Amino acid sequence: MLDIVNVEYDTLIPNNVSLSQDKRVLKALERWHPGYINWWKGMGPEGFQESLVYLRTAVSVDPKGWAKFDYVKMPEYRWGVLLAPQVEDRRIPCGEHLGQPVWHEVPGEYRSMLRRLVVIQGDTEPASVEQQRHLGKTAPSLYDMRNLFQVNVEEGRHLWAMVYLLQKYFGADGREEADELLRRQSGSVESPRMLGAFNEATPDWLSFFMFTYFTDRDGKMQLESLAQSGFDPLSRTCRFMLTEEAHHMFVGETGVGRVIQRTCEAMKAAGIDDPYDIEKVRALGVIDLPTIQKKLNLHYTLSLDLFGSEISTNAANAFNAGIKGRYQEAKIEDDHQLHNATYPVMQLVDGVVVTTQVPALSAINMRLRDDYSRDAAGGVKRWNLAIEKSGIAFQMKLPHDGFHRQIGIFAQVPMTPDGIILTAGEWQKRKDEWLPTRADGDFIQSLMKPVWESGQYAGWIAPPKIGIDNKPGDFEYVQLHMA
Ligand code: BYC
Ligand code: FE
Ligand code: FE
Repeated sequence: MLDIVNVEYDTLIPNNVSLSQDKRVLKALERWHPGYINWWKGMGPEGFQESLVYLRTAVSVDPKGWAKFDYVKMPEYRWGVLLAPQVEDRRIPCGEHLGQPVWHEVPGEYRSMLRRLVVIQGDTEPASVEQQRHLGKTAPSLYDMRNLFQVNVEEGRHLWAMVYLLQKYFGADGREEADELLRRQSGSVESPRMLGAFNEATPDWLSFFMFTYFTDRDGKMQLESLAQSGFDPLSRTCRFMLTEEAHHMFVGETGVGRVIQRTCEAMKAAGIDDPYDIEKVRALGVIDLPTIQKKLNLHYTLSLDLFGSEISTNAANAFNAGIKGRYQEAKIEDDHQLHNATYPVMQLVDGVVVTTQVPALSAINMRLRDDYSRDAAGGVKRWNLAIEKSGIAFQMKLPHDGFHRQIGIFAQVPMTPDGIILTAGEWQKRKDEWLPTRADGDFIQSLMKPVWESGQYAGWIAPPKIGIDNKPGDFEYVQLHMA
């Protein structure tokens, strides 16, 4: 019986897709499993595979009670295949097939487009685990360490989600792609991960918090678009992934917020009012606000690149096919086909930034990126409220969309965070004002000393306001068993 709410636990792979009745796919996944565990042990959190971590595991897809918390050794985490419940009589929400019943099998004409999107989505998930694998060793508390590992195991589950789609719906080439997902590696020269930001290092915890705030949020926006897909299994998969994603961005927003809060408190206590008195602030053992801004600049712009080119035929085709929708497609009041619609896109004309109207169908990536920027601005506003409250004259800011870009209209255009175009020489001279330098990185690294006693926190970060799963402040979120 297909039970959409409760999860089957009698198979090696927990699932709510009746794998025990789908022998072919169950076998394929069981064959893939050892390679995955091997990858997790080799490329997952380094040094903590024996530790008991207080993790949530998805046990249902009921939004009211889908997770249960318990101590787990990470390699024994029950990574499962979970789809959100099927919506009855769901219709294709956009494009040329608008209003037709959704597909439950891969439509032949869109097979390669769909496979490409699933593979790209799948590639980012293990990439982030690889990028974060060294961070456990410098965790500023057991609480933070646990949150890191929670994010990691869930990104592992997101990989399972995409591998299930590949194995079930894409035959032999799906199987090959599933194997490739374990072969590519973040930062590798011969076989790197597919998208730029996923080959960058995550060298310290401030980067980790910025990554989960900005880059996981690209994940949210992309999953929201794929949740609109007329290919129903993809839609249902992404809808459930989104419930997990919220926690990742919570870790990012509160993480950056706690770093900022600690810096402001330390400055106040020492009677320092000038946020630009960097040496004095750093001497307190906290990260100065301008350096936090530089990290923000870096991670925000790397994440903007993940939306692809502002004007894209790939994106137009995917929308038109009903394979990928817009953010909250159903709430948009238009024809959902974009026959005559236009959308404003910034362009560079004779060295000047101008906004022009282009066919909306070609600007699907741009629109999603704009939705992303609005979403990302929310947390920045909350960080600024905290700075303001402490009476320090400083505000964090999202840089101009053209600053420090590698993809699209502004790729390689030298520009300040305020959007002023520079010469290549000026950029070289001034870029250290806006992006983290080696020295900034070294300073942050010097603070990255592990604090592993229950209830204790490193001096550069404030404790959280509340515990995970309502646990008290001195709860032992990770029971360490060092390898
Ligand atoms: N790096 O028409 P264009 C997440 C390529 S994050 C390298 O502009 P399109 C997560 C592009 O592939 C969400 N290459 O782009 C977060 C194309 O190459 P080909 C991940 C890039 O296709 C944190 C060419 O440039 N999911 O889940 O409209 C932790 C021209 O492309 C990049 C998805 O991204 C880049 N940044 O849009 C864990 C959803 N950008 O094919 C997880 C699936 C573009 O000509 N992906 N290129 O050789 C997509 O929907 C689209 O592929 C993209 C690009 C939005 C990524
Ligand atoms: Fe993910
Ligand atoms: Fe995530």
